[in-house]
Amino acid sequence: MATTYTKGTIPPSFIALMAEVQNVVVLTGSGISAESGIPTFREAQTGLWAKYDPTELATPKAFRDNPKLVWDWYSWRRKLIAKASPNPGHLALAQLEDVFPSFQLITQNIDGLHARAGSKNIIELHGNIFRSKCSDQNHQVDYRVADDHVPPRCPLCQSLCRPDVIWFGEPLPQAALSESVEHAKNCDLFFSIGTSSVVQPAASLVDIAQRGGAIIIEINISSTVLTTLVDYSIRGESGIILPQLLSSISGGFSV
Ligand code: BV8
Repeated sequence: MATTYTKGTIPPSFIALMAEVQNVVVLTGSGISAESGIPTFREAQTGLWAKYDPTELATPKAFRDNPKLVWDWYSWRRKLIAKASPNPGHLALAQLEDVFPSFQLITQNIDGLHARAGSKNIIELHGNIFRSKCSDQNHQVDYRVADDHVPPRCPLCQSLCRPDVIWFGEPLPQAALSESVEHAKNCDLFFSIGTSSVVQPAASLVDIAQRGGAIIIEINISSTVLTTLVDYSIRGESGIILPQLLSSISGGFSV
């Protein structure tokens, strides 16, 4: 049964808990990038895109039916993300990587902000918006490739280029998924940060960690389907909570 902490209260018991853990796994979702100005996945997209449902656009069928619309949606998102910067939540996670003997970051996000914040151990479950590939042969293609088609065509096989991300209905990269499952199975502490825990199979990592005996901490501005199942649910912005956690851990003990 979760103990819920409202914003600004990192309980002293956390510090004692953090001093004992060896293997930490963090799963992030689009909520951790919200304070960088990037709309979360299920929030109404702004302006031009407000009328589209992301779960409808992020599909192979949408790309087959209207490749230009889907390509333009990703171009719009890529421009928005390129202008954004990692926020204190991303930066705190990058520093937490060095506090624990073993720390694995797993993200559902495609924005690349964890790497820009300095995190090194990152598994991107759903790909990366700054990588593109062709639809027929998965050739890696630079999305800026000079081509007056929209979407551009692959210079090698002429098939349409698409973002190198995992769409709904597409399998996750096998290596990334199995590595994430192994880390979840063997960790002592699992953070679920800024995710509604709806999208599968990413969301199942929490259950795998809990069955493996890990303590589960959720950080979110609102409750989720997980909240009643986790050990601790900290309510608040990850860009505020994570730096607090970092400073209370660094102040409380150093490994
Ligand atoms: C697959 C890339 C099978 C594209 C994304 C059971 C098992 C397996 C599959 C399924 C299943 N049930 C259903 C499925 C199908 C489907 C699925 O999960 N559907 C959902 C809608 C029910 N899953 C799939 O299709 C997956 N593939 O299963 O393939 C297969 C196997 C073999 C052969 C063929 C097929 C693929 C899923 C991946 C989809 N791609 N992204 C793109 O981004 O354009 S998912 C997308 O959702 C993003 O990656 C996003 O990160 C992710 C998860 O969403 P959230 O991050 O949680 O975002 P959301 O807006 O929901 O929530 C934000 C949260 O942040 C909120 O809770 C909010 O309160 C909080 N928040 C906001 N601000 C802050 C904050 N928290 C803290 N601080 C803040 N400041």
